[in-house]
Amino acid sequence: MKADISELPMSTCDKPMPLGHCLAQWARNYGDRIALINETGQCLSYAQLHDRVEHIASGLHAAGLRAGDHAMVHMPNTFGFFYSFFALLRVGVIPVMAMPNQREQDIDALMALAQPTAYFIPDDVGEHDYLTLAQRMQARHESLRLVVMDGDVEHETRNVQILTALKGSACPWPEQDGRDTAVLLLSGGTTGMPKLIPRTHGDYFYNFTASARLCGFDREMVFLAVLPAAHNFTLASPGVLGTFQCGGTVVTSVSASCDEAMPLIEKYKVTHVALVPPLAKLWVEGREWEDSDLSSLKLIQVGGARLEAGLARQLVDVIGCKLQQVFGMAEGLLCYTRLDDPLNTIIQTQGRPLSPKDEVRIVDEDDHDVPEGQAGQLLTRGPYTIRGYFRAPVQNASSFTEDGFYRSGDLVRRDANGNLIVEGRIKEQINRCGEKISTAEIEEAISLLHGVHVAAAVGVPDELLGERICVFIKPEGSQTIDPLHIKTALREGGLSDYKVPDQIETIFEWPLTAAKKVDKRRLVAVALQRASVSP
Ligand code: J2J
Repeated sequence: MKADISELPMSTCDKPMPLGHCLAQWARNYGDRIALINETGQCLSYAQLHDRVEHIASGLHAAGLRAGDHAMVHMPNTFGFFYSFFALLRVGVIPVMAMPNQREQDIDALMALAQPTAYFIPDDVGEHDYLTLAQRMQARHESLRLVVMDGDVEHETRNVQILTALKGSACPWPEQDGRDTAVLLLSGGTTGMPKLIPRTHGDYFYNFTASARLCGFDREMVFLAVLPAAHNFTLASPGVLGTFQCGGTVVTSVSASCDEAMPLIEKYKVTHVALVPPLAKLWVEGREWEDSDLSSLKLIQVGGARLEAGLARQLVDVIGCKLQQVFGMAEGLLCYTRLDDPLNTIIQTQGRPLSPKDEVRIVDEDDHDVPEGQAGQLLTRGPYTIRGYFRAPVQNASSFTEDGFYRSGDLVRRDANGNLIVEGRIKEQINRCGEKISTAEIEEAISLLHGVHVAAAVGVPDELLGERICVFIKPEGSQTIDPLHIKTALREGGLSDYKVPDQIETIFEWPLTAAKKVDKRRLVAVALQRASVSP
């Protein structure tokens, strides 16, 4: 079932269009204005970006990609990311947005689900060899006919095409309507299986356009993309797409480190940036960049994980620009504090829904609405919220109510002004630096390792990460588990680095709840206690 996007409150200059048409429209509207700047100072105007993308789209069409195909984009924040993303949309191919820090296990599982025709990779980044991974994926996934690399022509082989060298005659315009899937986003895991979120042209266009209006984006703005552009927050809330819609400039940074970000802010007079709380914390606590001139900043958005009120206040005091909290989910619903909200609302709450048509229910364990002001699970339905995951009937039965509300798994309450406050979550997930990790997935990966009898993963409050991954392992014998050995084995097995546990503890006896289940709350307490006494 598709979400209803008709009659959304849009201004006349934001007439909805399929995403593959947006870039041409922006090039018409904003021509020579700068669309993109990368960290080495290279610039692209809207017209230049559009030109390159048309070339690449023709090349992809000539290489056999067709509207409706899937293609996985696995790229950091480079020009290549934007070329690939827009060229795919232009052909009508559906991009599957992998995160740059995902590794073999994740990519393999996503490919099995999405069956992409093409895989877009960067040249070597850091220590990771994407080409070898791509070759392994080609050997395993029959659907994968084309690997496109954003790199030097010398890497070109029969199986690997180079992004900027793609050529072809003009690419036909695909036939699409607002209800067709435009992009497949990654869902934060709650099970051992990956899930993909089908966002439509209509709902996604609304997502970034209405968000851009709400957040006061305009053509003078400069948005710094430090978090991965493949993530819904950076991509479309309002993010880079919202910036382009208004004719602003996006500065891209492959790394999120302050050493890179601060000089970029100063040099390009960045006005807007989106951060997760652990990164925001580094921004306010870092003394080394006290000398950087951040006076161009007008708005810092923070979302993806709980922002402590103390840190929120510090951000306002230290950076001295406006703050906005964003409570969003790739499944749809976006809540924002408003720019003109009282400071207390901005500091204490996670804002209210973007659309007047967003429906929010706060319910108890039996799906009954809780009394106003009390905490319960957030259920939501609305014009840009999905009604089901991609090819996941079993998961959909538990993630959505019969009348189409998405069960967010978040525990929230609503204040008298309709602002939501996120109190916690009931889903079995760890939020590490804003990245969502399923405890079931970690437990499964570890239980397959030699010497492990059973494992239980919990998220433990952490100064630096927000939450760290702690795994308790009951060994098969009486030997204590060697954490280093476990970490190495997980990495060698292709587990993405950010999912490798930060803390590993041996346990011989599980604390149990009254219902005789492993008591994860007590495990969190044990994890904190053991960390505090360990050298
Ligand atoms: C507490 N928890 C939050 C917040 C998200 C904008 C911003 C964030 C995301 C995102 C996004 C939170 N306080 N401010 O897609 O467009 C947790 C909740 C939520 C889950 C969704 C966007 N903001 N969360 O984080 O799909 O648990 O989207 O259900 O990655 O992150 O994760 P994700």
